[in-house]
Amino acid sequence: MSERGEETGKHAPVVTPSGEGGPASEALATTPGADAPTWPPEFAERYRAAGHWRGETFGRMLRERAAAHPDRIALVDPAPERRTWTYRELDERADRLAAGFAARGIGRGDRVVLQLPNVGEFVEVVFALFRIGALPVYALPAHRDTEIGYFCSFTEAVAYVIPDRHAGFDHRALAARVRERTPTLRHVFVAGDPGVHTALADVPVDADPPEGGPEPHEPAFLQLSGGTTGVPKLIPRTHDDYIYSLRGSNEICGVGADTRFLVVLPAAHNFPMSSPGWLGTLYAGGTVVLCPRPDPETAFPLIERERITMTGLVPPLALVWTEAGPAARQDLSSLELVLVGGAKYGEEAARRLTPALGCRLMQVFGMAEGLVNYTRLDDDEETVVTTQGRPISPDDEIRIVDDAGNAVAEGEFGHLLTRGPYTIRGYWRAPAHNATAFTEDGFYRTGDIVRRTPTGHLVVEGRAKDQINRGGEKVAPTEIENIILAHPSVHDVSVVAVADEYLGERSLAYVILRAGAEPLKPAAIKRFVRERGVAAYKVPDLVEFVGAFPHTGVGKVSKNRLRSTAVTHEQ
Ligand code: OOB
Repeated sequence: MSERGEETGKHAPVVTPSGEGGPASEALATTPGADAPTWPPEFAERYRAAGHWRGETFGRMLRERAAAHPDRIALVDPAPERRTWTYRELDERADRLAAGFAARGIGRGDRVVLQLPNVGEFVEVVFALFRIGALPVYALPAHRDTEIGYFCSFTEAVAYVIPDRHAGFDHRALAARVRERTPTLRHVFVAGDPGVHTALADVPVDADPPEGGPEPHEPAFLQLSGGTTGVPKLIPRTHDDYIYSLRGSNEICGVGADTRFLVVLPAAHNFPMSSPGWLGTLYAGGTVVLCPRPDPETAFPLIERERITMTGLVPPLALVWTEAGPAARQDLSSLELVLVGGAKYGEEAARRLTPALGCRLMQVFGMAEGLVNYTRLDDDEETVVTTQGRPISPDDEIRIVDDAGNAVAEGEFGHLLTRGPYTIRGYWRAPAHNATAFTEDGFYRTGDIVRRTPTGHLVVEGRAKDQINRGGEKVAPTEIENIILAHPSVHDVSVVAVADEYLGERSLAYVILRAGAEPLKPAAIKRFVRERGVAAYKVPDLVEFVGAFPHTGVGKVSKNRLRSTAVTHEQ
């Protein structure tokens, strides 16, 4: 398999917007969805006729659930003191917050960068924005100046929502820096002590929310891509398509009103949001419990106290939970199903989960761009531990092709391409990238190498995209290479994945110093990346100084050869 990453332009600017699409014209800014490629009409008609797209929106969904079962508990935020929201309370809170946001000039189609950890305010704000038709841009709590600055400027965000401090970091100071250099950013709302900004608690007003929310075919939010390029691409997901994926996920996982779902991973990530996640659980009228930290010491007592029935984990966490399960003092017997995905889950580890935690396992192979595969509750154990599942929808189209784009023989491995009722047709404001990330007939090139079993289950064999999957957290080597290249002593750099027993993969930066430059220690390169203000998981785990890179036949750096020569000693 060729490495597409070797052909993509490295050394593009890191923080400056790509310029694709250019600054929004008035027409773009006032027409929600105009920046987001969508399905051709004949596909939209087909998906509606099949009953996949039912014209629902998230704003109306919560309203309907609140009318149907007002007093049921929708949401629990257990820390520091336990707070709960009934469906009626969540609905009313979303209305009042929506009215407050609208009174501050936030309107339909506006972008709002949302960077909250797993706290109740996350869900309140999302539903308030859904009700207005403003688009949350889902940043992760780990993101720092570089990423946040980019999201705010590229999306021309009007507001940014943050915690005061989280995991020892003051988000208010970051917000002040970003605000200074982002002219569109009119508001910073803080969950907690606002400092110089506005407290989220001061936003709600006693008024009706704005009339005329978004249409079901319009984008509901912008999700982040794992990415292979210098900057993350933004994924526009519509109400219609995302709600279909929730309905399908709920059916497959058996989610209903009795489900009590624990959100262990960051709530902004697509996996805990919709597979079946907190949105799927709310769709079904169940109860969502937010977990502030993913370790067993935090999660196990919550499972016992809140009688949790379902959760989703990335493979490294599943390993930790599997180790801790047998010795746990808590009663974990309420747990029925654990979903594991985001990165390849080893077969042996998968076999150990059920005995250790006393619940069933389901593997998930999904992507924020759309397609999600699950093993099924009626699959036999071999299928559950050796495959990554099969698609949600009968209308998910799967192509497995060779380097030339021709279908491989059944059972052989190749590049996975997909098209369907909840897979995007293009990234937001990225026409140049879309031209290569999608085929002419609208298939998304996932960059994953898979094979299909006779039962239609997919097995992920590897990856053709230039990306590091660090235990489910995706790192685009190009993004880190560009940062390291800014170091005055660095002549060239290549960042690759190396195998890691616990994370699956971690990152290694091969660095060539400039002629005559003073020798550097690996720590100096790591510090340089950290000080540039990026998420900590993107700082290279290992740094190796070399005299030259191996090259491919056509003179490009060969990442395959770098990987195979990688040394993996501790640093
Ligand atoms: C999930 O979404 P993303 O967008 O962070 O990452 C997608 C990529 C996939 O293209 C694949 O390379 C990798 O993550 N991946 C897996 C996997 N699940 C995802 N690779 C091997 N085995 C798996 N089970 O990661 C995501 C979104 C929704 C549900 C679950 C995961």
